[in-house]
Amino acid sequence: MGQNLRLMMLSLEGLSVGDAFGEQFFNPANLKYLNAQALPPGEWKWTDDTHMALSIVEMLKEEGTIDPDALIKKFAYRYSKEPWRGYGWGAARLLSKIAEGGDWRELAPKLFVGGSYGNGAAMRVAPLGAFFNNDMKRIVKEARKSAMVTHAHPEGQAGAIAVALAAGLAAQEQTFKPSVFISIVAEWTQESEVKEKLLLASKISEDDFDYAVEALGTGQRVSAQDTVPFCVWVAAHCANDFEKALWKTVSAGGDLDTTCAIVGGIVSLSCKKIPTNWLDHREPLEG
Ligand code: F2R
Ligand code: MG
Repeated sequence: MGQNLRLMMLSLEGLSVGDAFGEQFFNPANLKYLNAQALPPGEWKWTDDTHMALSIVEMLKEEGTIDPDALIKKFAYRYSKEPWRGYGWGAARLLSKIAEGGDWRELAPKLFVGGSYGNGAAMRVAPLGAFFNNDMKRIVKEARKSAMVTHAHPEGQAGAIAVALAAGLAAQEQTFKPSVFISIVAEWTQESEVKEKLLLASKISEDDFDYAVEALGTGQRVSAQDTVPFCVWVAAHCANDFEKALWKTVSAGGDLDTTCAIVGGIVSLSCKKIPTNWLDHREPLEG
């Protein structure tokens, strides 16, 4: 397996473990494990975050680039097989219409006002950043193509671009100071609220966790703007510790499966491996 393919698969493992782990804490019975920082027992089911990432990975394995028309068909096919994976309202509506023959170019801009700015394009994209890690310009281009089929709103696309860039940086051999890591991601991200909040995040120190949560948001609104900057902040400050990164993420509350999917997809790359006992809990990936 080539190096970029290997990194993409590592990021997919990190994303899916994060997704499945974060999802556990929507169950009130599992809050005792959060307080004790002990892994919840049993199999952890993954959700739409992983389901959609599987289509991106499949597309890049097959073509080495994102073909938007082929990608949306893969998203719709998987959705039609397992619609119960916890899809966002807009994504579910769009993908059912695509499965009936609809065109994403017409449908995506009509979701909400100006298209979706949900965090769904960001939650699935880290493996793409890993695949193109040595080429920031290409990451921006491919991440935008992967996002626009479902997220016509510029903020939804900016969120995906920022996460893919963070994954691309994390995959590199070089290590970065957290403030530098976040600043580089911001610099390459298009003008947007996501970018403004990344610039703010670059100035928040690791000790100011409560302020980071309050100022950046943790996905309570399920938007890219309210999700991505905090995830990049955690990934930058916990680059060498997968477990610490995910416990920190989950302790902040919010959109737990998605914040953990984003952080897991990035930090798996900077750590270069995922603890086996975490992987053992995750529902097996398809195929
Ligand atoms: N929270 C969910 N899914 C909800 C359904 C769970 C249900 N209980 C079940 O189990 O089936 N998680 C998933 O949704 C998030 C990703 O969302 P995505 O793919 O971006 O979807 P959508 O619907 O396009 O956007 C999410 C919400 O954001 C708000 N929004 C988006 N654009 C907006 C706009 N232009 N104006 C106003 N609001 C906008 C809406 O509330 C959308 O529903 C992940 O958490 C994933 O795991
Ligand atoms: Mg989910």
